[in-house]
Amino acid sequence: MEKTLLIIKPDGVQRGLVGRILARVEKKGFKISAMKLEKISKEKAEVHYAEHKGKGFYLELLEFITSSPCVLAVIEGKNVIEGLRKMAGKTNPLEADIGTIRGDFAVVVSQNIVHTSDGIESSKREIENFFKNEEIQEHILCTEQWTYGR
Ligand code: IDP
Ligand code: MG
Repeated sequence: MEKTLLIIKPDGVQRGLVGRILARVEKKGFKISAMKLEKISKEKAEVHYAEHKGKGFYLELLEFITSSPCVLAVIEGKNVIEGLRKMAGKTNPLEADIGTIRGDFAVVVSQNIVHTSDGIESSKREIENFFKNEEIQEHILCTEQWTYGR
């Protein structure tokens, strides 16, 4: 099934929001297939945010994402890439709907709590940057037939 990379950024961890964010993911019916707490290295951050190199906020973004541990998770589910992007809300918390993670928990764009992959290609690349294959569990939840039907 489709997989995406969820990062609970340093602000989400420091503000004690890990449990509430993961609860939303689980309540939706998505599956946690891998998860760890990691202080992201500068090298991995550069790979992860390569598309933003040269932009005005790039150096601030690298400094922020490497400043303190993040929760990294592979989340699996039907249409999970689009589904989790919707749950995260728009990049700028001011524009994110109330009810989304950023709309409910964040105020400014530089501290917007979560990252989620934006497409199939980026999700593969981002997951590979942070997880070895053997760290990702192929498992079936006993609730899946009730989430997806038979
Ligand atoms: P996304 O996280 O919603 O995919 P991107 O455009 O890929 O948004 O930007 C990556 C991250 O860079 C954002 O989540 C946000 O934390 C940060 N960012 C984006 N635009 C700005 C900005 O204008 N100022 C400061 N930080 C920004
Ligand atoms: Mg992005």
